[in-house]
Amino acid sequence: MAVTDTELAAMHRALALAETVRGRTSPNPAVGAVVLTPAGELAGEGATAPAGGPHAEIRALAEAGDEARDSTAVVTLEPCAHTGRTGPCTEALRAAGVARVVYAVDDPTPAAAGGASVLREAGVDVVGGVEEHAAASGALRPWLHAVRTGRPFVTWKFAATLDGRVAAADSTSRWISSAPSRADAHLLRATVDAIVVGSGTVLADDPQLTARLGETLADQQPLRVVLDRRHRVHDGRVLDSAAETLILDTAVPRFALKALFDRGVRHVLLEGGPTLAGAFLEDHCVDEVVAYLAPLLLGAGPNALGEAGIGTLVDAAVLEVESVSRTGNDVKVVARPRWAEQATEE
Ligand code: AOF
Ligand code: ZN
Repeated sequence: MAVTDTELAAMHRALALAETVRGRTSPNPAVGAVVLTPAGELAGEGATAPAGGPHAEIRALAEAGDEARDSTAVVTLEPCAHTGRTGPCTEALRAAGVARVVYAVDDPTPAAAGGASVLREAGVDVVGGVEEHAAASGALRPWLHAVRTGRPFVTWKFAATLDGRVAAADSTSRWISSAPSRADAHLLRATVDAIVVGSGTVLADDPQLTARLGETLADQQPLRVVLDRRHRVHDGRVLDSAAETLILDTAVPRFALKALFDRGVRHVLLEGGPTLAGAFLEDHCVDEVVAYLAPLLLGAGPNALGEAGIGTLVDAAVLEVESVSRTGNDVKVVARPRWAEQATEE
């Protein structure tokens, strides 16, 4: 790809900027942008504001001011060519006198796409596809998935013993994972749009389902969603004022995900319990698995995953391991079902 080392470094900065707004932009994508002077110096940077607010490019241009003239804009997503809730970024880039645009991922939405050609026609030098894989598998992933499939990206998170159990035979379950794993899981909560659980989990554990950093609530709280087909949830910490809560009277993953998509949710964190996880897996509605495995063995007690309609080994859900790391005494595994890989490659 014909980009300079400085532009490549700026793209890495733009990717990092996009990470800082994960969970805050939906239904819009989490995008990062950097403006470089002709000498390759940083003139401005920005990330997408909450939906309805300025796009990443607009924020970076504002910071660059007059320095945007003859500059290079480095963006994780192709600049939009449409007027939505905000005006076209292609026009703002052109008006600011930007000479070159380097971006990672083509915008797949029919309304906003085509920005690269609009810019080229305006005489701007445009290079696309730079660090495309990193961008598409990073902060843009949930949004890209949702645009392509019409449903939110689903991360299924669980903590279990090494033999896969989420509670002991007598139902005791606090705490299976270590404090660092729980802290890591709270960071994960702060980056999603919604947390989904079944009514059984609410009745059994009375979880608050908020994102907490130490003792304090994160400033960004995901929507709490309880799938409660039988109207069993009437009280509990999940209904407190710490965050918004939605109770859906369906247990059908596709209906629930459609309802959430229609509310602007693009990334769902599925947190339990085993029955619901089984139903999501059976429906191929799990796109990523985050497992915290504690070095404990129980030999009895419920498993992380309930019945998922898999009766024989050849039907097993096959995962690609993305990363393995340590959180305290636990092992954290991030993996993706094969069908999710295929959906992304389409
Ligand atoms: C963003 N942030 O940094 C970029 C976006 O309704 P609007 O006007 O905010 O337009 C949203 C669309 O703009 C979005 O779906 C995507 O296609 C495009 N680019 N959006 O929110 C950004 N660059
Ligand atoms: Zn835009």
